[in-house]
Amino acid sequence: MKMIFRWFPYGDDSVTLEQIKQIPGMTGVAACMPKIPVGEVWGLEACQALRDEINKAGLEMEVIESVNIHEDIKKGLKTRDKYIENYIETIKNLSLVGVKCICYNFMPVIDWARSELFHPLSDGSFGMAYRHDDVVKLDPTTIADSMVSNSGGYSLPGWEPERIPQMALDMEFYQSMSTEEYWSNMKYFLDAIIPYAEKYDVKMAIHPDDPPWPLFNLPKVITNAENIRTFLALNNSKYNGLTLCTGSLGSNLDNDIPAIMKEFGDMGRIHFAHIRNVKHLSPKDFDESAHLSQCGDLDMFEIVKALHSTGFDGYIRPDHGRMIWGEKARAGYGLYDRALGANYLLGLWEAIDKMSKS
Ligand SMILES: [Mn+2]
Repeated sequence: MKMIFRWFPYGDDSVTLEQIKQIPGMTGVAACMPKIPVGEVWGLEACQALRDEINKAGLEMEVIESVNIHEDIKKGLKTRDKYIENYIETIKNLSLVGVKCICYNFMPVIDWARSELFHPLSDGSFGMAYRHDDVVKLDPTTIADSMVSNSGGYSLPGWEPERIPQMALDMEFYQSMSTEEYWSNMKYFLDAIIPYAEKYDVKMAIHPDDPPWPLFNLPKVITNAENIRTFLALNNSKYNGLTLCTGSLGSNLDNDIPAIMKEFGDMGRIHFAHIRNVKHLSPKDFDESAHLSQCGDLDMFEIVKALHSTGFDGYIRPDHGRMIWGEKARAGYGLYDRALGANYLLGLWEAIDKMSKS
């Protein structure tokens, strides 16, 4: 198991590689290239430069989060083949600089959604929050505008301003698409890229939909164990795997996260785990809490134990943290609370690992 930290390059992050290196137990970062438009090839030189910058700080770049999927692929348009070719080229270039795992999602139009990015919590900290009624009463472009304008000046992955004008048109497009058609567009993509993921030894790891329930009548598919089984069966290669995000799946209280960890970990299909906690106010309203079990609704000990029991040798990162100690950072991605989360998870891992051997 390797503990890593999400990091945004090109000065788009308040957290530095040097700070990340000083977090005990940290081996690398999950990096990205936000400047490259979705669908374009990530050039080899740019990949090398980013890898070199990260290596120079004493960290690895074995995970990319994310290489986003062009909307034409999700829509199943004829133009998708060109974007799939580009995606394969990107997988190849990333493999050449040592990348072992690519996280991505297959959510239509809207990436993750929250009603507040800096919601005040009772202990004086601030965290991301989701209130279902607040989200559904807005139209998606209003949500997009409000998320972008409240992001503190940092880019929001998935909510790039250039995507917003197209959003209304895309929303319309999906209203007539069945879930079956959406699954088949996903299969088309997987069957095209997975042979190359195998060839270049890069594990593909899909992130669950966040939140894991339908919004605005858009297809949502990676939401629970049953749908994940369907997804994995679309292409049975081990290279077709998961980023198991406990916070995203755990937003639905019906999801048994330790059982999900165990089932798909035993299949060797979890390549990357995002581990964080959520605190519900009602089944569809929640705050993102500190990582500790006692701070939220998820039992982190049972989750880490389940993952450990599968012989997991992939990557783990703490997921969103709160803003604590007066920190001003990109929403969910400050230094302090995530560093606490990482070391809490490493502590659980060490205890579980040693007890399993004694
Ligand atoms: Mn996540």
